[in-house]
Amino acid sequence: MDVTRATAVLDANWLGTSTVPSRALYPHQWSWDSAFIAIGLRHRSPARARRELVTLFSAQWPDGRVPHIVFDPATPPEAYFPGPGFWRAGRTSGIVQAPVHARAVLAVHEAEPDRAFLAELYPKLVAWHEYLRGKRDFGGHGLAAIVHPWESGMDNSPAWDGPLSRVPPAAGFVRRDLEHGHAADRPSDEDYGRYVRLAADYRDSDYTDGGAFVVEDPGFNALLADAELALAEIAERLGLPSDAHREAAARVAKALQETLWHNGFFFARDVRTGSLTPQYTCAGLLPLVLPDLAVAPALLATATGPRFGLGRVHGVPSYDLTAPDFDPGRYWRGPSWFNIGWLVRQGLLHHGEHALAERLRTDLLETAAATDFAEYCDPLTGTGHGTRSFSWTAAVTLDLAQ
Ligand code: 9YW
Repeated sequence: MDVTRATAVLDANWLGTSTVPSRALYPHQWSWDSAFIAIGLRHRSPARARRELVTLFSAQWPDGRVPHIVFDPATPPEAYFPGPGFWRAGRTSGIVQAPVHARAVLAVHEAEPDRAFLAELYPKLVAWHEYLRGKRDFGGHGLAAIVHPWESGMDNSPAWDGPLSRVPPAAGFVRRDLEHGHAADRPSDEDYGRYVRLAADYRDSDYTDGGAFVVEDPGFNALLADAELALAEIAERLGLPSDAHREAAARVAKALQETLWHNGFFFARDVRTGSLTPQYTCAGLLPLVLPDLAVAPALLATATGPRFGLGRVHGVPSYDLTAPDFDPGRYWRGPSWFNIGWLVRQGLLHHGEHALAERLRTDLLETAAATDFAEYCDPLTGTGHGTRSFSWTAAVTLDLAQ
């Protein structure tokens, strides 16, 4: 029943060669959304899941980057801001999102083995990871830095408040997102102005230099290390050498632990000041996806403690429940997101926390269905927030219902 409804959400959001995250709010193809969508879709239509990822990688840049948005030419430009006219990069945006794609490609292949698909995507994934490990190592520690909050996928995370405070907000643009979402559930106008300024500065540097915002995010880098492990498995399925991918994964994981681990948690690092940002956010839990994580017991203790309340709340809160500015309804400043719940559940399984993983799985399925596949939910009450019929919430349902 829930599987039927979840499938209907993905069918309704399918454009013919890719899936929009949400018809009204996000009417184009988004990079990490497509990876989660493919992970769910593979159970209903492996062919569509493959197409989703092939379409995304058809927009890959010559330097290896996979853009965070691929614009749908049939959607009017005024439907989303900042649109193609802002980015001046053809049919894509110029920033990136977290590299969950190798994991998705492998998962899709496992649902229905297809050697041609793997062979087509493998070199593209190699170029993508090389771009991140090479051109994005602004800090020189072996970590990929993000140059915009949107690249983290956690736009208004409290961890960005410090670095963002150096960015003067832009003015003179119209927020299209507020036409489809409640202002109280979305980033503030001031934050939005800063996002626009940063994106314009990066565009004006021809998408090369980091500007005022250059940050090493533990979530992004944990997913990069995990993606290299997935790429090693893809290489093995293709009969190719995989050692280089395993070594790359180990290097990123080591840098993560040496640079971002502090007092039982992973924090983001502001590359411009060299200091860790002090906020406990769900990005700091994502290193749990790595099977070889020496600090996993301490990190699990933080996850199940009062800050995240894992097992006692709905999903995985995006922000510290004990922080004075925790806000259960506002985007990445408190609510639980279903893709993060899915990732943390994978991590719990890797680290032997089977009962907790099962509790999280059941809760994610129930909350997704009860909220009509909401974009995010209040961790304390399970109330849905943001848009509904959200693609990755439906996709996560399809995968967890297996
Ligand atoms: C934006 C599409 C994207 C997600 C992000 C989420 C939000 C807003 O929506 O970003 O305009 O890019 O924060 O994680 O990929 O669903």
